[in-house]
Amino acid sequence: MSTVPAPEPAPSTTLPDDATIAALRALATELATEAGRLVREGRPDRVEVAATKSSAVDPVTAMDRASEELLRERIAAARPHDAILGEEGSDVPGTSGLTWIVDPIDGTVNYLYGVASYAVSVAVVAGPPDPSRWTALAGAVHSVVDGRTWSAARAQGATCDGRPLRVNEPATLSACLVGTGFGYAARVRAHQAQVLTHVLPQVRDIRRLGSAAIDLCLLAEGRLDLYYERGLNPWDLAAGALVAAEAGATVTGLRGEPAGTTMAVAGAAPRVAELARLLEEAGADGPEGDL
Ligand code: LIP
Repeated sequence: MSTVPAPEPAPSTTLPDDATIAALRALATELATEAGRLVREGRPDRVEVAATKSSAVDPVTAMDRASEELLRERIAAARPHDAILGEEGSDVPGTSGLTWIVDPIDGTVNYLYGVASYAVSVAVVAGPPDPSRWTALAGAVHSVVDGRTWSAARAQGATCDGRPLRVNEPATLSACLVGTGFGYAARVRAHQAQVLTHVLPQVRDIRRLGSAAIDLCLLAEGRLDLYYERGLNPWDLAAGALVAAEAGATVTGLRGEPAGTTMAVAGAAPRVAELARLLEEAGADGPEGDL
């Protein structure tokens, strides 16, 4: 009987095959849906704030933590060699080269107030949990209140409850309905409001729905034409950005940078180019907007 432990699988330097990626999509969908059921069925009439994070208005609830615990346990059981990164503190190392990136409730303030726009977001990427360096493989976003589930897999398209998705391509920026969001710190919000004065007159209108994951999925199905936001974390972005990209969206940062915390802009390529130029001219990625 050997006492030498079996070697851990080496981190993969190549991407999983299409069938494995499809299976990862199915798992992400199953987990986002299960955690979404927990959040839906377990929501008390009056939600209490358990803690705050970046500011006094950046809440964490007991359900954020319970949803992330469920996701962490299910992923560890199904994919024991994968890493896990979660908004509420999960930071599980792995050896496979794949990382699961989860937001247990994206739109926590909406969950707290009972505003019907919050989701569970589950994605799996190859490489580090850094939007500028990862290869997104599969993801799912489950809208908790109405049960819609968007999902996507690399080079395999995006769907909402099985229905294929395609982004809109309005002819002009002035015809675009634009989703966006704002940070939790007053200094950041002041700068974002200033940038908004440059954007709002140039577009059809703005929608601030409160969940980046849902914003990006609505973009994927043509219910928004563009989306931009500064300050997103990897868990806000990972699944929704893949759904949008697989529905034909360009997802990028400013000044030729990839999408990430500094800025994420998404939509049909010609309109993204126009909005990105407008945001660059407005200094949307400037230091005034740093925490
Ligand atoms: C939310 C993002 C949203 C942003 C909110 C908040 P959270 O994530 O999805 O786009 O505008 O301020 O950051 O904190 O609810 O997981």
